[in-house]
Amino acid sequence: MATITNQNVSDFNSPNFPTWCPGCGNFGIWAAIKSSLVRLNIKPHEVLMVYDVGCNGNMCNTINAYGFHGLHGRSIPIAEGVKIANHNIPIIVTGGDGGLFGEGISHFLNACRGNPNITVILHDNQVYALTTGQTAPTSDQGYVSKSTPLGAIEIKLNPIALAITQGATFVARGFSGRQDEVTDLIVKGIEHNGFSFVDILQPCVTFNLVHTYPWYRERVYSLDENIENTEKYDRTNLVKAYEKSLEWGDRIPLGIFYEEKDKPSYQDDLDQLKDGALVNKNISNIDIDSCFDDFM
Ligand SMILES: Cc1ncc(C[n+]2csc(CCOP(=O)(O)OP(=O)(O)O)c2C)c(N)n1
Ligand code: SF4
Ligand SMILES: [Mg+2]
Repeated sequence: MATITNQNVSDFNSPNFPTWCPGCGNFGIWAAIKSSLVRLNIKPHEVLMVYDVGCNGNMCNTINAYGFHGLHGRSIPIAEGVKIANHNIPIIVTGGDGGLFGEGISHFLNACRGNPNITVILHDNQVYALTTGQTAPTSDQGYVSKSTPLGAIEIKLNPIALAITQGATFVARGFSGRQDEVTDLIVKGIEHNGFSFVDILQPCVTFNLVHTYPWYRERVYSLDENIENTEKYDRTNLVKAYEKSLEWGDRIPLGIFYEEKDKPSYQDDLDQLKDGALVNKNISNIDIDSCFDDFM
């Protein structure tokens, strides 16, 4: 049953409308993020969105909430820093596959290990879209683009397998053509105490002419559908989750691959936060001048 809230999606609209290409998969993600905040009854001033750079990051001008537009690939450490300063507000990162897995791969890995209580949403279009479709770490091997005219030599990076094996405690995948499901996943990701990662398959209708809406629609299915009438999918089983993460091709699973509920988050283990958020502390009587002595 839908939660009753006193706000609606339009509260998160800014005066700007996105400039994405008509039909871009980012529209579905944009709508799902706003719907998930409404479902959780989070108000625009009660959340921080940290945006990476790229077509995905242009969303920063179109959501009415606190926002920080970071450098390409650096959105995760910004979010982790803010979460330490004020661990009482939800922090949501949105980034592209180029930013999070090219420039920012080390930040992603270390966030998986550290379990900070933030939510990372991946706009997974398998290209560097804003810079006109160059090969990204998630592009198919053999992918032909301006940067790999003879085809990409490397194998593609698997975001779900990577997150699961590096310790992420909530790992899910959605498809931006199934907006209600994406909303559900983002809601659950925000509710999760720890590092939550939601990989969203996002058609780039201009540069990725392989992974189109029809291509995905023919292949995607929900892990919870149990169409093969086998055992119910157990999202607490790490080994099974890893096995499922390798399924890609004729059939592509969607839903929550892995969830570990009881592991303390980075913020839970940080002694300095035990007696309240750092931003609420009175620092007027703390002398920090000595910190600068070496530089004077
Ligand atoms: C450190 C750095 N490297 C490269 C760029 C140039 N650049 C801007 S957007 C972009 C592509 C973004 O691709 P992705 O992160 O996948 O986002 P998308 O546009 O696909 O949403 C690149 C290479 C940059 N701004 N900063
Ligand atoms: S280039 Fe691709 S990702 Fe960027 S706005 Fe257009 S369709 Fe969307
Ligand atoms: Mg991309």
